[in-house]
Amino acid sequence: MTDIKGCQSCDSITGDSTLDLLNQDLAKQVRTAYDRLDDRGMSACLFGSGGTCCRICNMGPCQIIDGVESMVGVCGATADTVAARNFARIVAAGTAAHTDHAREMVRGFIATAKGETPHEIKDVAKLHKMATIFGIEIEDRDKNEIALELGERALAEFGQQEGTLTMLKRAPEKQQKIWKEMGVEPRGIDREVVEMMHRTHMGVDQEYKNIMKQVARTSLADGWGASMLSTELTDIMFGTPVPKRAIVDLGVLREDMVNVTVHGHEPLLAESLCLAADDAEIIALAKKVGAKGINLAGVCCTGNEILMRRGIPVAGSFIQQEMVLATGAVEAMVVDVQCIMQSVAQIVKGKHTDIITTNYRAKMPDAIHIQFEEDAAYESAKKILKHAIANFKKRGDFYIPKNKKFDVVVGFSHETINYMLGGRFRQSYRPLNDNIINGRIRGIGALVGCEHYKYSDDVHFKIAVELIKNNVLVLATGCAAQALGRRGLMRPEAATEYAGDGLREVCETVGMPPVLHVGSCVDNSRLLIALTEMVNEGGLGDDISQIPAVGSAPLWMSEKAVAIGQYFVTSGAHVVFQDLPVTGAKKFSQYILEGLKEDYGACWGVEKDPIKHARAMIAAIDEKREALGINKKQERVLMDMQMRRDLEGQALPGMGCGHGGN
Ligand code: SF4
Ligand code: MSK
Repeated sequence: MTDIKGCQSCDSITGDSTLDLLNQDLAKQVRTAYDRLDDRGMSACLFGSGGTCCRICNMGPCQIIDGVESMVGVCGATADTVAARNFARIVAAGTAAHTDHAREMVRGFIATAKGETPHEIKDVAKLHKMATIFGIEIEDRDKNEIALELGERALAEFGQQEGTLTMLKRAPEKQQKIWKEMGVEPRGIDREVVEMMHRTHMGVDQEYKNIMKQVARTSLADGWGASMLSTELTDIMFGTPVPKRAIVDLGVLREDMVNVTVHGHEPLLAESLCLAADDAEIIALAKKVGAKGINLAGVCCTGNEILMRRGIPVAGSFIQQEMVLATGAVEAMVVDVQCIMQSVAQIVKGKHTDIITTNYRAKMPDAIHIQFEEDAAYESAKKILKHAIANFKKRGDFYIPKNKKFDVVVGFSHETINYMLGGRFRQSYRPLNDNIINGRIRGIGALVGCEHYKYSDDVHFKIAVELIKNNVLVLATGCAAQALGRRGLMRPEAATEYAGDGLREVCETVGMPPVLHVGSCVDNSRLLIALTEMVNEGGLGDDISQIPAVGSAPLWMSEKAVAIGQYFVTSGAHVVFQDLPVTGAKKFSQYILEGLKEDYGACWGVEKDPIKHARAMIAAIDEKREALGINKKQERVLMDMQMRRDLEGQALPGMGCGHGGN
């Protein structure tokens, strides 16, 4: 029912392929989030968006007006206390989501080490590196034995009650000192989330700065704890991403194949589906119903995981999940956890498509549930695919947009950035640091997080173009990365088309795009390691707060994005969002928008307008450059032959010719 002419939100509809699809009669029958947003017809509650609605006890709900004596909570809670508690609970929920995801990955890792899954330990170098961080013996030991010990040690960090998390010691020494002095080192991953929920229960912690200490601790348990464990162990099991070409957008669906989209977050399921899709029995069954085989396509962060490691195409981001189904060309959408709209099961009513839930933690009405069993992963995956194959012959009218199938280069783990800019023989961040110091690259801008329906989805594009035009190298994750890929910024050619002179020169020499896809939302931990490597390389200060780098989740939707933003701030990186639910509390908002800087060297910023948002990021980068004494306006020095030779030859296979020509 989304009607292009009638829909007030259509200026926020994502990309040409979506508009193309929505112009088709079959898609006009579908009710999407755009319709529901219009139908709601009311603006957001001011108390809710300002963070001052409290409903944590049954004397309320209480709506608080800051500074009005009669408008404190029934219990006397002030606007600052309520807003801080609400903010804290957002961070706790986001951290809990990353934590539960990570726990499943660690359990899958242990099962793999025991030989109970169809997967194997692929990245032995990373296994050894991680084992060394955990103080595990690696000499003369079988990889599965080391992996088992590592997995068990990692799993213990979730329930740990005392001490500190092991991976904190990967951070720059000065960062660790700041956390120690502030008393915010996380003791155990689950403990911090539980304590956060307790401290924000009615009548417990009622001092906003003290609440924010536990917020800092919880966020570190996410970034340097759960998320980092998840990323690293997933890499060891499924391979650390390396650059590869892939395609994104709705047009990746295939007319002549059984289309199975995987949506959610935990890659154990998706990786098993990838293996099973090549199974001879599955291919034979697909052929029997007249299809050429199985076309797997990703949605949201599961999409990012298999895009990064396998180059499997992405059909859509969070904002496109309903559009993917509106094509009528999908035989099954297989979902696990997080960011799955309940509407997907309604959209497919009357269509041949099945929504298949696979995780006992996440069921929904009108979906089919096929439990994904870790210890029978291959069989579970085949069962799901057989179900999809049976739907192929039932496919009715469908439409797959043909106008856009964006070619992207993905797979930029922090190891890849190291290799790419440092070269095979002297892998290091030295060239990146040098290019920041000499001004070719002004700094690093991380665009992470979600998309949503309130603002136009070209927000990411506009911010990224403004950044790269000003020589800021962009690292992107999550649905933000998909939005930028869809808009063509992850092609090496984009450097020639959009980047400023300095960044263009570096990108063209190495053959990389000016916007690098770094992974899914848990993979933001890769950015923490990249920033740490830059500190360790030298020349850019001795902690993360001195690096000319800034983060942004311009279209945050999920609580996870706030947890991510907070762990960047607690780690010393300034972060800008389009808004935060804190504006109803003066002292609290001032604290997180300014005061946190005194404690951690970084704070939050907010700016809705995309261009002003990008400029706020650039201003933060320039402030760091100024403090480092490297912000002098320099005559542009073209690379001489030696400099080029240093970088050339380091262009990676599949990365293009270095001049955006392929
Ligand atoms: Fe109202 Fe206080 Fe209860 Fe919150 S905790 S709902 S402010 S009485
Ligand atoms: S899926 S958390 S909409 S990035 Fe990770 Fe996308 Fe945000 Fe979900």
